[in-house]
Amino acid sequence: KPAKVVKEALDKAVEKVADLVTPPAPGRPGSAPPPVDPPSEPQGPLPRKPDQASPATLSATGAGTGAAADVREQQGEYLTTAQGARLYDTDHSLKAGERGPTLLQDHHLREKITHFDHERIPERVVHARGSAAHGVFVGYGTASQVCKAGFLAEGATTPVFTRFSTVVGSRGSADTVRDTRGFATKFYTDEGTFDLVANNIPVFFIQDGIKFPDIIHAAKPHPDREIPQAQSAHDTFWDFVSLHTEATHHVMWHMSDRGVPRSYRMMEGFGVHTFRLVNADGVTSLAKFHWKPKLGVHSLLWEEAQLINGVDPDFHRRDLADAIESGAFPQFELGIQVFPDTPEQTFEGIDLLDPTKIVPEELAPVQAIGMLTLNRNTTNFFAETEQVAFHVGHLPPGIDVTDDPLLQARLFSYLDTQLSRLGGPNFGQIPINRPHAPVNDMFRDGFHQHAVHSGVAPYKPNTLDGGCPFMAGADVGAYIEVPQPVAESVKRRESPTSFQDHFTQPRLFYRSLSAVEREHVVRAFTFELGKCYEQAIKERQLRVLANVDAELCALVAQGLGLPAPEATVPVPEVTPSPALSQVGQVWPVEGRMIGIVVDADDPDSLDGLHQLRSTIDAAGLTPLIIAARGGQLEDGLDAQRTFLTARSIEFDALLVAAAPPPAPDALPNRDAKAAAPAVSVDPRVVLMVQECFRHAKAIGAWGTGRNALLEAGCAEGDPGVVVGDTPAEVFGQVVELLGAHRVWERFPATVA
Ligand code: HDD
Repeated sequence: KPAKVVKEALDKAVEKVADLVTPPAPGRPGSAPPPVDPPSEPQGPLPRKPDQASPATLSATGAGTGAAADVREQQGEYLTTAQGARLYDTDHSLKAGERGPTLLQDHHLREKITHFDHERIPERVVHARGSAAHGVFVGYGTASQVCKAGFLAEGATTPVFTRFSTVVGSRGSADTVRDTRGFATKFYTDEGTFDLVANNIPVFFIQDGIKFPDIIHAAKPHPDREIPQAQSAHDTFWDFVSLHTEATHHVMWHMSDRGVPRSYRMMEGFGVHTFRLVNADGVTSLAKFHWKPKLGVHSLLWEEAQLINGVDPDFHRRDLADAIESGAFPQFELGIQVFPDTPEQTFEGIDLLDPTKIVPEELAPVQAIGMLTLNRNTTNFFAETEQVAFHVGHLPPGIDVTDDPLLQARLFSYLDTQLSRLGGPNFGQIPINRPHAPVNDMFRDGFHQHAVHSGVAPYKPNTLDGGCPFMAGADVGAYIEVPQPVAESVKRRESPTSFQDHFTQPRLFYRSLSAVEREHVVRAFTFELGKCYEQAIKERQLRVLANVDAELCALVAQGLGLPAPEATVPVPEVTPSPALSQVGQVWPVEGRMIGIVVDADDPDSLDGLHQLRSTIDAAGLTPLIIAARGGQLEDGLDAQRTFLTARSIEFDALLVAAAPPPAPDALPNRDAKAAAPAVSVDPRVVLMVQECFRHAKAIGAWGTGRNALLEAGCAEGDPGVVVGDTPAEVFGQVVELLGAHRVWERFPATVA
């Protein structure tokens, strides 16, 4: 009998395999038509999209030999087990009979589920939410007087990988929360990998790395209920920073527009610490690294940021990938502020080892030393973005660390964290982390060892491997630490006195902003403290603000309904630094989103669009056509958004070419529909115009589009509202307004 059962099962399996490889005859009785035509012949994996080439990395074993990257991916035309055995069925587990229990011997089932069960790795303890892109860095050669690093030489081209991130939220949190942003770049240089692990804020919450767990525990969601996600607007955060006043400078930036960037493409990046540079003659200088975005530094408004978190939580991730895919490659110029390497390590009285201090650009200009262009999206988010491991200690010859106590703690933390996050000490062999410089490190074994090392003597000195590998000298590019004298002193847990001024630079920052930017800071403090439950925390933070600026403190106190306290320390005189403000300049508009409302039943609105097409392309803008319904509007013209899928926050500017009447799905319920006859323009278009107006975006209209503006309550003559006879005339003026990012005059000045 068992033999019979086995034979039957085998026959069935064979029949099934025959079914799978032979396409069912069309119209065979009883067979439902497949939803799509399956391929009739076995075929290999799909070719990569042109922008998805795998990273050009050398394998650890092939290092220095020029061996091709050993990046494993799908191979062959058949589904297999992890051991390469071909499979005939992956939809049914192996059971004792059709309705029987599943058998323990089903290796494919166990292997498939086991692998799935372990697909997730621990997310980063901070900066868990991020997205990344590949690119290239080209040196200008302008740094050569102070730094010998080869990748900064004139015309030197280095592959890079940059990951942007938020700090507090978990991996699935929203992009546009109020937070600091990470800006980490891996330069795969010929002399070893250089990681510039930067933020979009030039100072940090703490002066000593030993406090990192404290600030992060305070900022993360409350441990009892795990809320709020990715926010600083809660009691534990404000409890900590109000008690720990060295955080004040960072908090000022965090509450400013810098906390809600418009795009990763429009943020500055700062290495924060002072680094030590060494030139070819061994002469050292101190330096701070800056990234300057080509498109300027721009932010969202808080209301926009909040709306986006619901409408499109992947806003920044999408923006980065879409820009790269459309060819609007994000560019950032790398710059350095250079200071003499004096024993005091100060510049104009500013302690260069204090990571809560900046050196205003007016005192030490940022000198451009190279250009980063992000030009390729990732092929696989997990393999690259999730597994990339940065480390502030990854430095090429020419760049060294200083004694900044925050940097010193980071030098420990980044290596340590990968052991649990990436599962062992061999994370450097993961393709995205492999150096492009030859690796011969004598590190052996360990979890996930990919290399098949040869030789018998992974120790030094040896004779059995011919004394290999050899030690390098400075003449062949060895990394030699600067022989920096260490102050003779007693061991103590203390900071220098110069670290104790916590209020001058926060005031400098606040007083360097334009009135509208200061108003945003006031509102951000009022919002965040307004979300705290504990009265004592709000009062304590007001006492901190009183030491920064009386106006700021008074306005926040007013919003909270609390008395404004007096300053407890003398409020210093500061000289504002105009470089800290984001307002007042004109920037390129490439890659900006422009929404265009049309009406498929209004041929004039479509005509206008045809006329504009080449002008929009020439300006490098990304147009999104919005109509009542999706699909083709007429030959060669598709709607990318409908009134249902479009929301104002996606656009940097809005063009209204028509006043479409309410579509059938315009109103949410029966009562609203009953009132509909009073509405002549689709209310979602009206809302779009109103929101763009409220968010100080440029708006242009022509033809019947003017009626939509009227219905939204904005008129010709309002700042940033352009009405004209021809689409070209309107578009030209809107693009000009877009260069300033927002129509700043639309904000009422409620601060002095
Ligand atoms: Fe950090 C990740 C930036 C202080 C410990 N940090 C991390 C990332 C960025 C920064 C951009 C994400 C890297 C990525 O995309 O994978 N961190 C900074 C800056 C700091 C800073 C600019 C101050 C100037 N960090 C800092 C301190 C410590 C850490 C003081 C610990 C003592 N940071 C880490 C970490 C992370 C990290 C726990 C989490 C994931 C990772 O390293 O790889 O080790």
